[in-house]
Amino acid sequence: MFSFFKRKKAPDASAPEPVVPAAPPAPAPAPTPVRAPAPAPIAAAPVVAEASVLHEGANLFPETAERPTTEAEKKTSWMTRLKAGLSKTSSNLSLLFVGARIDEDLYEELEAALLMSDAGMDATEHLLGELRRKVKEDKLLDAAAVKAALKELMIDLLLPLQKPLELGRHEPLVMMISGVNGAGKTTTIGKLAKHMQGFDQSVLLAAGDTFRAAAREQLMVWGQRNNVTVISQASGDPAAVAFDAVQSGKARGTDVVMVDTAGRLPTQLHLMEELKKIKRVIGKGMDGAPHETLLVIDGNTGQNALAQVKAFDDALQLTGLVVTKLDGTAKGGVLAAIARTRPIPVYFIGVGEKLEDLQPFNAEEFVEALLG
Ligand SMILES: Nc1nc2c(ncn2[C@@H]2O[C@H](COP(=O)(O)OP(=O)(O)O)[C@@H](O)[C@H]2O)c(=O)[nH]1
Ligand SMILES: [Mg+2]
Repeated sequence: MFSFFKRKKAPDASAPEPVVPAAPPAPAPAPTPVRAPAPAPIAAAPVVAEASVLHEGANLFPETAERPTTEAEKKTSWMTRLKAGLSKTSSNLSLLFVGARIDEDLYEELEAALLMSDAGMDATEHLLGELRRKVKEDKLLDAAAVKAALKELMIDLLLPLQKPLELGRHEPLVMMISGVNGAGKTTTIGKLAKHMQGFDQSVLLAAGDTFRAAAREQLMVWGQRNNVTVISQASGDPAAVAFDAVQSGKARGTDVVMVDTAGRLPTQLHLMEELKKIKRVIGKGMDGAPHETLLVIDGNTGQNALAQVKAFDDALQLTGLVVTKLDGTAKGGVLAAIARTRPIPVYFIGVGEKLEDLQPFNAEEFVEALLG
């Protein structure tokens, strides 16, 4: 079974856990968002871009015709893509064990390979320390057994990061999405929205990256094509857009509200202060919101991703991470570094630009791809 989200209130207790729909339900009968009468106008009423017809075809994430159809095929194809994405690190690590003797040289080479994978000093030392202990304790003599031991240690290290995103806890469930420019925020929001629709969730988006017209347009166009309502404001305050989206979500009985944010601001403004303000104002729109404050990080940025996690977490008290672009030159070890320094749940990882390239993080799968 390939669960995408955890759902709190199952509509039918005996129903099987929801799974990602196999092929895109041909002409996606996307759940029509509830169209309540326009919400009470608030100051500087924003433009509400609402698609009146169901659009199919062109969307932000080109979907291949040869999409897998069964859950098993889906899983295999995801593992293939994940393995391909992490192949650089996995071949470095795996080669070390081929016909290797268990000696100091092996530990030194392992140290170098882990550092190369972006695991960072702390996680590398932790893993090697534990591995030495285990090799001694279990009297491991051959390379395959040591590799298996390393795999287990990595799974132990990464397991605390694995946590499903739970839907249905609040109505609406409000999620604020942060991250530096280009990390993949908007794309991730689009992918999540589509996946959520597959779980019968109505979704409303707030185009909070108000500083770049192109960023706003990107979300609006995408929303129109996918029958997802986007709250946007031609000019103005991202906090006001976020506030309005929350109000609107409440009025419409929307299941999920996702707030996109800017990753960089005109130089005179301080990004973290602005983000804190957005978060605060969302809380004014709904008690306890945002229920999820996510940071999207680009898996290619290595140790810099760790610095971003720290900075955004200090400012916003993150509840979850999404690590994108674990394809290309990404090395994957950064998750080990995150696990050691800021063990914030990694809800999803991305290995490409297509819809199915974003999946929940699973420690065992990840380590399998890394050390297979
Ligand atoms: N290769 C790859 N590209 C991605 C992934 N996620 C997002 N992108 C691309 O990264 C670029 C920046 O994404 P965008 O969502 O606009 O970033 P934002 O500035 O944080 O909103 C776009 O070209 C996306 O298609 C991924 O997992 N893999
Ligand atoms: Mg964006």
